[in-house]
Amino acid sequence: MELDEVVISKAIIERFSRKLLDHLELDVAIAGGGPAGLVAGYYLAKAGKKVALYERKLSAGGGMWGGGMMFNEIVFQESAVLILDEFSIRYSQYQEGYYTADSVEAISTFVSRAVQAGLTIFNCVSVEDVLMRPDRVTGVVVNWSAVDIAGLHVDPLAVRSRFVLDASGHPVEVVKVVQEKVPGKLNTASGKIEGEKSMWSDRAETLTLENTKEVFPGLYVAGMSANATFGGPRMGAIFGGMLLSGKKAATMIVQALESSV
Ligand code: 48F
Repeated sequence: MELDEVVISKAIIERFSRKLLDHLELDVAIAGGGPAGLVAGYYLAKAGKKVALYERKLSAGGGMWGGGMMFNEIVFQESAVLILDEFSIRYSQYQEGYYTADSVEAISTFVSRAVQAGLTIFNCVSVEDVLMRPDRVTGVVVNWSAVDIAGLHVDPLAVRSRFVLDASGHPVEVVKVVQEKVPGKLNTASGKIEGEKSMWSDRAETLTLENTKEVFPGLYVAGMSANATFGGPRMGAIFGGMLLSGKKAATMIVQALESSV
């Protein structure tokens, strides 16, 4: 049988269109596919929730591929071992309290296991705005990242979701939009984004977990965007807090979804 180029094109267009149509109404929309967003997506999907993750870049993984300064090893602490075990990612102890893993194995496994658990990832797609109703975020507004990169004037599409998770990392992009464009105050000390502080690994890792919560009705934050929102320091090249934050965000959102049925 000779391969037909048009059949190949039709297969891609029909299958992708079906996937897009199937994900216009969600339980949870996640902005950002770094470690925090991927781990959150895995646990939400595992809990049976309908969840999609939008990642601006061609590949998910965020800041994890590069370890520290492009040395592709990640460091994490004892409390995060259970997550590496859950995903069957190999690691070894460096010294008491410090563990390392290959960042390529870690990220590729997070992506693969999350997708197999039921998370749908839309790569090359950016969350550029939110859907709002009085006093609540009710979904995301998305567009091809290439539209933004090329500076084209093209309107986006909208996806309704019961909750949105900002896992966009340092730029805290979704919370920024909500601060600027949705009436009301954020659930922070000043009612606005407090802003990320300079590096303090130990304190930052603790605060990442504490700061993982609902920041505006319908909108949660996880990972580095949680610290940037609530004014915590950056942690540098240690990743346990990101993984634990993703898991905590998923647990909180599952509870919120189930108590609001
Ligand atoms: O930056 P990122 O890895 O965030 P994280 O999961 O982890 C932070 C660590 O990597 C590291 C650190 C300590 O370990 O400080 O930086 O909190 O991943 C965020 C992802 O979100 C994507 C971005 O391309 C990256 O892959 N992203 C950012 N803004 C948007 C977005 C957006 N508006 N729409 C879609 N994706």
